[in-house]
Amino acid sequence: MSLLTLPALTANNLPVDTSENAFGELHSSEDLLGQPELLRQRLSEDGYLYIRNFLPRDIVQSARVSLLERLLKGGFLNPAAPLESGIANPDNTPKFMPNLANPNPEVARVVFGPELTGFYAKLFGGPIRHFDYIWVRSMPRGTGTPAHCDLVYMGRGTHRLLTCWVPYGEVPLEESPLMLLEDSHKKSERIKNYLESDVDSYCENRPKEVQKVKINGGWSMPGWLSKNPITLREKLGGRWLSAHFQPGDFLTFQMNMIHASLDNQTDKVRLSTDTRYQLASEPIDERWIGDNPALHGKAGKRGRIC
Ligand SMILES: O=C(O)CCC(=O)C(=O)O
Ligand SMILES: [Fe+2]
Repeated sequence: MSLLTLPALTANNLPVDTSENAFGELHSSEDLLGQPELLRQRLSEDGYLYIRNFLPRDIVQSARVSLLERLLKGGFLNPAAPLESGIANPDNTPKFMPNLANPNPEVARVVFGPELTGFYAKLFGGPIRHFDYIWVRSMPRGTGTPAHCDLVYMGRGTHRLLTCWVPYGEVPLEESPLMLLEDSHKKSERIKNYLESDVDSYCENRPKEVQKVKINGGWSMPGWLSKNPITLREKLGGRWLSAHFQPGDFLTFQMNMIHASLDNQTDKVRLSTDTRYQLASEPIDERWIGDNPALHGKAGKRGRIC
């Protein structure tokens, strides 16, 4: 992307270096649809697949409206603005609200419908299943998601698990799109200790951790790899890759891919979901399964001797 055409971007409130060696565009792979072998090859080379214009726009739009209606009802949108514009209520901005999508039939139609489940079955080359829990994000103006890998939140089953990030509506660069750190999936050795952690596990022989995690129900570590995406990139190399997303697009990536989101510099709420898919024959992380999953709650805490 040329610097001239880019808005001034920030991530974690820090200016993002958008020079050509630091920032770029996600490589799109819809030309490989229908060629699972090539898709698999691309996934293992790049750590991700960005597929544009894949989901029927009408189902994405219905899901968008259902999310906006719930936000409006909760008082999180400016009621004077058209619903479709999704303008946040500055006095009551949306937070992380799992009940926007757990359950939500319009969202389930998008993420668990035949298009995506069919895509993953072909990609994995066999019957698949998905986590039942849907992470739904309504990101108002402000700080985006800090850099992390998903493994530390969901690594108790197979690690051959893929995240699917779906935007509900257009998401330009200044509206908090997801970004991936190029080739970071090939640098897992350098963040080995981080990747081996599990936010819900604690050391039974460390009383402070027992208190924090088992008794108080907290996390053993924050989950983020870094709150400074600028120095993280300088240290690990590669470019931050993102895109101007359109409804119908999705992005899927591996558990060890470092990702974050840009800050939202607008009054519009950025809406997205992230969901997870794997081979049905492989072990699954039980925290995310069933109608009333354990999530990061006490039932999911696991002690070990360190
Ligand atoms: O949407 C975001 O800001 C974060 C999403 C994310 O971390 C994911 O898709 O795994
Ligand atoms: Fe994530």
